[in-house]
Amino acid sequence: MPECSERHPHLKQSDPEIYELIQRQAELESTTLKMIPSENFASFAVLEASGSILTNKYCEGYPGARYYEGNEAVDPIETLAIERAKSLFVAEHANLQPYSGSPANQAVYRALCKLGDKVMGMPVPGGGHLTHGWKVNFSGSDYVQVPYGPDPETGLLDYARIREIARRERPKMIWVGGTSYPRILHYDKFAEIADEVEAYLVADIAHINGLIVAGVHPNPVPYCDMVSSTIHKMLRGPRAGFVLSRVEDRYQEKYHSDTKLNLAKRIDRAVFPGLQGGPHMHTIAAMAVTFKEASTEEFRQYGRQVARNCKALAEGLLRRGYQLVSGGTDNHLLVMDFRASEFTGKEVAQALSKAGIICNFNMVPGDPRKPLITSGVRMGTPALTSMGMKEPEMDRIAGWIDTVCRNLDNLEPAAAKVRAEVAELCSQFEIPGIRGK
Ligand code: DSN
Repeated sequence: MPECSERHPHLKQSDPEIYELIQRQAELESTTLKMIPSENFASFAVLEASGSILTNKYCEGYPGARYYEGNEAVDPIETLAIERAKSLFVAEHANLQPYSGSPANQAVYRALCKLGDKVMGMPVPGGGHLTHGWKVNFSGSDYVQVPYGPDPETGLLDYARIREIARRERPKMIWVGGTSYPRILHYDKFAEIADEVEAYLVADIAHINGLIVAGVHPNPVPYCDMVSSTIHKMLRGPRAGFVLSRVEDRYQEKYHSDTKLNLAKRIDRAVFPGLQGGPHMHTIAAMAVTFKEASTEEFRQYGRQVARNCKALAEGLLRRGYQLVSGGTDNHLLVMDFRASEFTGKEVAQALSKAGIICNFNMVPGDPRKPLITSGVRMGTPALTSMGMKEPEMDRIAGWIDTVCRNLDNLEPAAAKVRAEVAELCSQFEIPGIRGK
């Protein structure tokens, strides 16, 4: 298969500076361990659709109801992508136009809430997302946020406590999902709570969609009014978001007696024309390709291996004496907890990066340090698993992480040695979209 250099001959000619920087990124991704849990490798097929001439087309609206002419190709593309998304997640309705995850969540707010409504979500230190109510985000300033989160000691969600908060606060919407909660989320329990207080329940599955497809985690679709996601993390798609929803609105009378729209229409209108203009058809075509790839047995095996690899990595770190948020992981990520250490999350993440182990510093539940410093390091296995790595490699990586952490006072020699060993390991594997398959 072609190397990156052969795939961009025109770019190489017309803009060598950008070409060289893309080459640099390909080189980095081929010689380091990509362990940021929200990153992955899109396939050559996804990259080709995403880089196609469909970027030229404007087609505001939805299939069969556009504000532009010339939709003979793009209408079937979007329809096919929608059908594939619905079939993969067994959903009644899908909107694939959100430009990414945050705009998808913004559309959910716009579809279900009015400005100033009360919304429950998990703050960033507890493992939630910016758009679930963090104070510096629109979700924290435009809505009244009611936080819930894991216990700072156990790192686990306490569902009885969440129920108490919901009963007391009576939110209109409850978010379930996040970016650094390492355990299974029990949507059935969240649904009981949401039903009891007559709140909309919305799952954000951006991080774990691949685990749901693989059957490692439960599918939230039957329990939720809406489900939002990105497609570029575990699903290995282009940079984009999507929203799945029920068609009927069980709270139409209670919350929206002034409109006659069902949930499907409300999310469609919230995305376009509420928040966005023309859909990115090159991206939606790549989403269709992604959903097709994700519907295979090969992908389900991949999803199961991601979780097995993450468990193996966690066990390797626990065995070497490290603290992990919640004591381990049930999904694709883990968070090392350095609250008790003199070293901060940022220092450790930067040291690991020098050794070719690319992860990110991250807040932990009850973090005493600020968001730009933190006491945690978040890492995950989706990209390594896409390369074909398995449990034995995870144990080697845990050993390298340990070597770096034990040499933080005199980093350079240890980092250089690990960096070389990491590059050697990477050279033994294919990298989707970069080299090999
Ligand atoms: N910022 C992404 C992550 O890394 O988890 C989520 O949007």
